Amino acid sequence: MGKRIQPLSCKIPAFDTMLHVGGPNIGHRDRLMQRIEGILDRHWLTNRGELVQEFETRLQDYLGVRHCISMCNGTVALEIAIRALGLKGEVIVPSFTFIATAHALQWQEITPVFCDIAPGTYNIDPERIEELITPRTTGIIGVHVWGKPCDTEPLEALSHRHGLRLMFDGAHAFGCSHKGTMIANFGECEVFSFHATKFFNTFEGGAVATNNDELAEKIRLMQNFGFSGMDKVIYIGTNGKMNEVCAAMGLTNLDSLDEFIEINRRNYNLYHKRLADIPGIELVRYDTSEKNNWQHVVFELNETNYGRSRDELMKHLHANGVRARRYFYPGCHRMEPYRSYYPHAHLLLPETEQLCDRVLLLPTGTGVTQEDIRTISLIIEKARPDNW
Ligand code: T4K
Repeated sequence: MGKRIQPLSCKIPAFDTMLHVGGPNIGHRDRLMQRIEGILDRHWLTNRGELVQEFETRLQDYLGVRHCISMCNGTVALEIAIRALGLKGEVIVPSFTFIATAHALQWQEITPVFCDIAPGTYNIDPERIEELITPRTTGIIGVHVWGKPCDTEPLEALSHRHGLRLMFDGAHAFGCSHKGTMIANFGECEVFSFHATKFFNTFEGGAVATNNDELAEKIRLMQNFGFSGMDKVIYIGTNGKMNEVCAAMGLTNLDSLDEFIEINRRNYNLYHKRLADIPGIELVRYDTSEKNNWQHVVFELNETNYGRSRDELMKHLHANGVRARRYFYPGCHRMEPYRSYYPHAHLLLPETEQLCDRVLLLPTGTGVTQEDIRTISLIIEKARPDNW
């Protein structure tokens, strides 16, 4: 990746071209170009074209799910799934997620009620949900943060007990499994993002996966303005369709999926080895008995032990060409409009508040070499006050 230059503030190599969290994985160019040529030859660019249909079939096979409906992006996929499930009033979600999870509700004038995360899991705490249920509550949205699956069983039990709908935002969890079953099969439906920054991308894109035939049919119609046939509309719908070029990218990247996972796994293992002995740096671990996409190399920083704050380290990494990110800082409840609507939300979110100030994500993916990881790890090690 780029030639090495002297760093700004310590005597180790750094990067002159930025290494990004979210740098895209791109499969075989020739295959992509061939598929795009085919689209142009066929004169069929969108609206459930040949490649979109092939893409959905391959997704269903890979995920072991009855329906996987491709979408133009993950946010619209969330909005459509929320609407198709008939959510209204209040819906319980974690605040520790990307803002799209909360906005997909608020966009439809549904109130996101922020729930704290369970210590050590990074995911919504099933034990804190009951206290948030009111007569207006209609559902729960769990988020599989960084591809780590939610504790689905208690969430399912809770939703049955209280007559609530349950769905998951699996934007980070494509290619991950929980108790041997692929993410796609939990709750009433699960939503993926195939944005450029995700482990598996279609430029922009997303999908809703479900095993419920009726729900799938409704989602399909809502995705296409509510049309049930020519000149016949039976729901309020929108335009959530994936186009053929995005499906071409999806099919091409599916061809290389195993390779992407292998590179990510190798990258993760090297980070793990290199960061293990640095005081105050704790890499987030994954269950190796499950399938993982290894896309999220995240650590928690303990300021006392490391000697510098997370934000000091982040600025230092940025200055040295490593675009580390604080997903999800500062938490949805501290962003507008939620911050103004619920100024006291933080009182119920102590774990979220703490975690938002401690985590940092590091670059991985096919654009990151083993040497890059050694250098990044060295920058982190040398940034400790003892080493300056
Ligand atoms: N739910 C969850 C839990 C999510 O994380 C997301 C999206 C969604 C729902 C919604 O799905 P989509 O509607 O997006 O399909 C980025 C992504 O835009 C967003 O998709 C993602 N989550 C979120 C976690 O990250 P930003 O605002 O941080 O993006 P940005 O432009 O700062 O890019 C991130 C990094 O990626 C940069 O350092 C540069 C690098 N990058 C980006 C692009 C677009 C590249 O190297 N190449 C690229 O093409 O939100």
